[in-house]
Amino acid sequence: MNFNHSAIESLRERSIVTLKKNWREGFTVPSANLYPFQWLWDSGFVSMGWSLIDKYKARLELETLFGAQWENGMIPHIIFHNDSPEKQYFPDAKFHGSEASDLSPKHVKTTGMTQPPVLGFVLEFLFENEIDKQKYLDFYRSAVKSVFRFHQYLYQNRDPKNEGLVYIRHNWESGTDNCAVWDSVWARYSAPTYDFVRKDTLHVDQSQRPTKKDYNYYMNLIELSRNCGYDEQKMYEILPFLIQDPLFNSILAKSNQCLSRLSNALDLPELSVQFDEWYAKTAHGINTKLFDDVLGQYTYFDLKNNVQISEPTAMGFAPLFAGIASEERANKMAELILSKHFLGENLDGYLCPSLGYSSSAFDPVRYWRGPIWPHINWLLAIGFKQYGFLEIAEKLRNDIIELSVKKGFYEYFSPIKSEEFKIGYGGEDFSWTAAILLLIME
Ligand code: 2M8
Repeated sequence: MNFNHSAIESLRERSIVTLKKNWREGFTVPSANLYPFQWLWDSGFVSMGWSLIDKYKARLELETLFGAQWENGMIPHIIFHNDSPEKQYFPDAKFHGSEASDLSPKHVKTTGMTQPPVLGFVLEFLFENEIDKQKYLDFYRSAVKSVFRFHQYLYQNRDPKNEGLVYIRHNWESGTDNCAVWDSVWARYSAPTYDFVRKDTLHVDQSQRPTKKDYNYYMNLIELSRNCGYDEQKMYEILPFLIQDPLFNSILAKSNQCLSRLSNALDLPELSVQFDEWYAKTAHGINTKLFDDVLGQYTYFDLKNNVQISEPTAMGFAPLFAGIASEERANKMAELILSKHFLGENLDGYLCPSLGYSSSAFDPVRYWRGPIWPHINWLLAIGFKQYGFLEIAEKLRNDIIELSVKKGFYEYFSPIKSEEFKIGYGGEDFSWTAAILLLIME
């Protein structure tokens, strides 16, 4: 599909309208009805989008996020800025019960978990796009220090074997909620059946969301964590879900690398040294522990059960984004993404399905089990481009533009090109879809 100047212009306009519509007082909701609060990694991507059209809002978005940082340095995954939309979303602030920990903020409720640490590369992007850098040095110095505390929290509390790989302790921390990789974790135990009313399925058809059974596991992990008072050591000892995730760790590595450069630019050399050390350590951990030679990409490690879990996923390409894969591994991954595992039997699909077609759990419309996600395409495009795979990068970028033009600003899209899947899926007028379009049309 060719995109002429006026098509690109109208897409840009629509992106701006979408971001403005989803702006609240000091932050952006991912989607007005489905997700009415502030989410960590959504805010990161959205802030980069804002920085191209309204730099004040870009900074404020992050400032609001830092305002909810826990005393131990953790930046929480959801910040429940107000009570009323709780009727729209479950599990609500009460169920998460952040007040169970003395370390949580007193002025606002949050969840007791985090999300992929995107803020490092986000801050560097914002800083590079500032017109008057001198004017905002204080903001950036303070922001870098906040993210430094966040990464320090991750390395001190989530890397028990000192491998440079931090673990996630809830599937929502991955950002890829119902990823098929967790199925093997759930298969090892049964979660209690909770009596609750889901709100997500009021807004989006059940067939595009995680199952009710899955939700019991999600709730159970929250309940167990809350009962530990969100004490990291206690959670480490009892939680059945401790995963070293290639996307989370690659994002952490990339952020460290960006923050090292940014700290130097801000005259904070001692922080830069630490960010460099963390980058090297995590790159080493990812390369020594997470690559699966048979699959031809990076994969997951279940720390609780001491076993590697291999599924073909979009997330398994993420180490390219952080520049930590060797040329040889990058070649293998380029071969894999262009194979029937990711393009489908006729090699004619859109890239990049969150789960490969060859997985038995593949489902083109069910959330993180097959659909394409705009922000994942954005980071994979950067990754493949860095290694010289320009055509793959172009396709990742163009497919998102084509899907948004044809189907709208949806949360996710089916990778299969056919009449059967002619609509977009999940939430509509989605903030990071708008932000990513602004970034890739730059
Ligand atoms: C989705 O996750 C939330 C829970 O965090 C949900 O389904 O209720 C995920 O796609 C996550 O990555 C994203 O940050 C969030 C808001 O867009 O929605």
